[in-house]
Amino acid sequence: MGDVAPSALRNLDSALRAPATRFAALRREIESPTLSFLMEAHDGLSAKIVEEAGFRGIWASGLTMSAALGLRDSNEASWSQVLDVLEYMADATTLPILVDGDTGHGNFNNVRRFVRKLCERGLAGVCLEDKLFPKTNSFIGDGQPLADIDEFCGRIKAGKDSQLDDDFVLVARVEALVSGRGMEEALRRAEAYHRAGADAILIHSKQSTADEIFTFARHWGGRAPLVIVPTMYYATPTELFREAGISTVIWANHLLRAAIVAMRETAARIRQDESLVRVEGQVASVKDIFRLVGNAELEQAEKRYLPAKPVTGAVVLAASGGDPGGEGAGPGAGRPKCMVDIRGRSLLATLVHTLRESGIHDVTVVRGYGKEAVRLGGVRMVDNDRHAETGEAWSLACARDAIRGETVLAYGDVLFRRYVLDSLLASGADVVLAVDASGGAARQEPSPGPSDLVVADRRFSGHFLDDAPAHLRRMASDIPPEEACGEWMGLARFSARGAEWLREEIAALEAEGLLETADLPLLLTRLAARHPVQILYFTGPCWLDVDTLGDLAAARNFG
Ligand code: SPV
Ligand code: MG
Repeated sequence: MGDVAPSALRNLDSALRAPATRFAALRREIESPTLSFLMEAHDGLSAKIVEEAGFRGIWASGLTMSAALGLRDSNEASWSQVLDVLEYMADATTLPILVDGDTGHGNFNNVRRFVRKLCERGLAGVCLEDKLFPKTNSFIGDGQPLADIDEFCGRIKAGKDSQLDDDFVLVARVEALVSGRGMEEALRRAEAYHRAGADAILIHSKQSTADEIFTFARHWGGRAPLVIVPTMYYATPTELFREAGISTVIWANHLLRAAIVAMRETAARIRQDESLVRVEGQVASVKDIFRLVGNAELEQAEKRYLPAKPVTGAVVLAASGGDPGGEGAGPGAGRPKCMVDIRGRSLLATLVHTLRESGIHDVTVVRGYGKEAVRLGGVRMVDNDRHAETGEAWSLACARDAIRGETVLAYGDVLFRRYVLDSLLASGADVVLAVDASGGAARQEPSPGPSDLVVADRRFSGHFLDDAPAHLRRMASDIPPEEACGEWMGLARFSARGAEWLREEIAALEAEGLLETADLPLLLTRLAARHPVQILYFTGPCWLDVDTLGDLAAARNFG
């Protein structure tokens, strides 16, 4: 070794550490002179947990895969159902998996097909036991019948001849000790199976000490790798397995057994307490589940593959007015109107919550009257310091930088049901207004302030099949009631193009010297003269304009 270059050694080392395939990885574990360990898993999640724990290989246990399906270890699950479970496990990890193939699910012919299908799904090896289909778990009863040696050798040969990868591992499991046939029979069978082409021998025992395993190993003399399952002789120090020259130890069923205890305790506690309080700290977090199943990767993939969603912003006009419920009630008194309390949170917070529920997180609030009191986390505040002598169009102009891309515009003193907003967002129109065709149904008393009344090219018909769009002609507060088609709710949506039109209209008002005094009805009426401004009619108590004490009482019942 002295003349081998260190880099060559490093290459050799990394080649050994990173086998090209899972087949090769399992072969390396089985054939390496050091003791290897395979940890039981029975589904995709437990397979991930085995990998996370640092094991280098998985034992797909027949007992635990069946039990996890609520079935007995008696071939009650068909082989293709087992294959489905195995596929989830293989998909969930990068580890090589040694499959408990029971008896091979029939004769040599079933073994052929089973092995081919395992290889196709990336399962790295199979263990076949020398019993008869349908099998019974080795720890049930005594003296279970064994397969004829020659017939079983035929199954082994058929399996090896059917493997699709040269490194696929076939382990032949000798049940002679378990079924009381003695050491000689065990050795005779092991030898025959080895000659038939088995890559390793699993010598099984149900004694509580490893004595017969060590005797077998001594006589076997390392003619092929030995695999053991110390479920019953669990107290044997692992070091003794090393000394005996065992190749691989299978920890056969302990994750399912651990899960059973944990699930039982948790179920009993929740049943008893009728509460989750005592279990919350004891169970894996939901976040942990997300992490285990790789949600982070999905998020990355969404960024790569989904079309980027344009961000919808909102501008909330909250510059004018005072708390209708404040001292000396009436607009101009007390707190800014948008900060009145609605069931423990401000009107503005309630409005922004509705926006966020509909996916709008980029919110700009224009404040003015009592601006120090207008506070809300996660929104951008813009000030109209001339609120006393300017109108709504001026306030909107203060936020004109925020009118980019799809934009929702809302008065800061309205509440509306989410479906109203969602309907506007779903509309294909460039500009669309929410209009109450029933005349402010949620209002408790006539509004003291002006209503934004709407004249459209079509009235609300109420007819189920009538879905032709209506368009704004005019909006003002002095429209005669018989002429008005409804009241604007103070909620509008602009597409990216509509937002551009809105900015142009603001600029036009500014150029004409009208921006200081214009209100939104004027702005929207002018917009409608140049571009289609669609109207969506709503009826029923789906919104509220908080102008009066009566409105405030209604707002507290809203929702
Ligand atoms: C299994 O885990 O399904 C086994 C090992 O076959 S044993 O239960 O010990 O038979
Ligand atoms: Mg089994």
